Amino acid sequence: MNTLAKLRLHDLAPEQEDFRTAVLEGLAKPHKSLPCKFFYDDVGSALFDRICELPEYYPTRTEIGILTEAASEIAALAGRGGVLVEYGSGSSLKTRLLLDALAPDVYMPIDISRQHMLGACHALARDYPALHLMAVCADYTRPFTLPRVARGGQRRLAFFPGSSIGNFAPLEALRFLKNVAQQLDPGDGLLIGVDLKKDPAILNAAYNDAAGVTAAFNLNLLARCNRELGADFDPDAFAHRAFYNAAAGRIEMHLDSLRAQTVRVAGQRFAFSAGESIHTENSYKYRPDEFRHLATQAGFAPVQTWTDAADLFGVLYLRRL
Ligand code: AVI
Repeated sequence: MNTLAKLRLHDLAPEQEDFRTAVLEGLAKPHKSLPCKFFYDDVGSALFDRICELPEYYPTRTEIGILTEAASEIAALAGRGGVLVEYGSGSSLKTRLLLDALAPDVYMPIDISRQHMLGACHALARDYPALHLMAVCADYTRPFTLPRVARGGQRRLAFFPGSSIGNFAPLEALRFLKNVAQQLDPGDGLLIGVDLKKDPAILNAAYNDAAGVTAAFNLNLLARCNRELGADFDPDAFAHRAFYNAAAGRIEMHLDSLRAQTVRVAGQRFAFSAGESIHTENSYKYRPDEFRHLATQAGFAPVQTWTDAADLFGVLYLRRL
């Protein structure tokens, strides 16, 4: 049987934020900044995959360890069968861990990148021949309605791994969680990975790896401007800087200009003083009780929190009220 017959696409044709517009706006601000979502072109996505394997970058392997240990408890809470909804493309090992534990009738990934998501779905369709796949092309940072599926009843478990929630500012995180709550029905679950507050030395090491992969990931944003916008950034004239800002509870990533310089981007000139930075990413860290409070404000009841032995990372099961 052709397993791909079980794959359907629900295309909401999301508007893609234009890279050029975002770069020109971000560099014109008094404190220059660029949105972190633009890290993930092909080069940046490959660098991010390497980050996840780094000895200093504990989140990925720690979350996989928690999910592996908690899989049967998660299945007991969510129930087997039903619909597994993932915010993101589902190309990771974590998705397969849940597919194995929950044996859902339907897997519903949501991603703004149609091609990337369909590639991941084709691989899953081959490996899980009984699974029905409903790929939703949408911008999950904005409100939208999840399609109803005939199979699997309406019971759903939403999954948002990787502490991607940490790349939203707290108010945006609240807005995102409220959107998810609206998309679910009372009694449905949300399983979410959250990077925890900890010794800043561990956090600083995770974003300043010895092999320089995170630096290359950050600097790729300038190379991307050169490739796609005809900019003339000299990547050697900027340096990666990442540090834990304890007052804000977040890692900040910046690209620091190493000298006074002027850069041309899409025909416009931007002046940098020596030491001036472009703020490229925030990665918020939470205490488990802080995150449970946020989830409660969004309309969820915290049911279970799993952490690793060193309390580096948390996975929370929340029930939509
Ligand atoms: C995708 N996101 C959760 C990562 C993080 O840790 O905030 C992105 C990242 N930036 C640098 N290293 C990893």
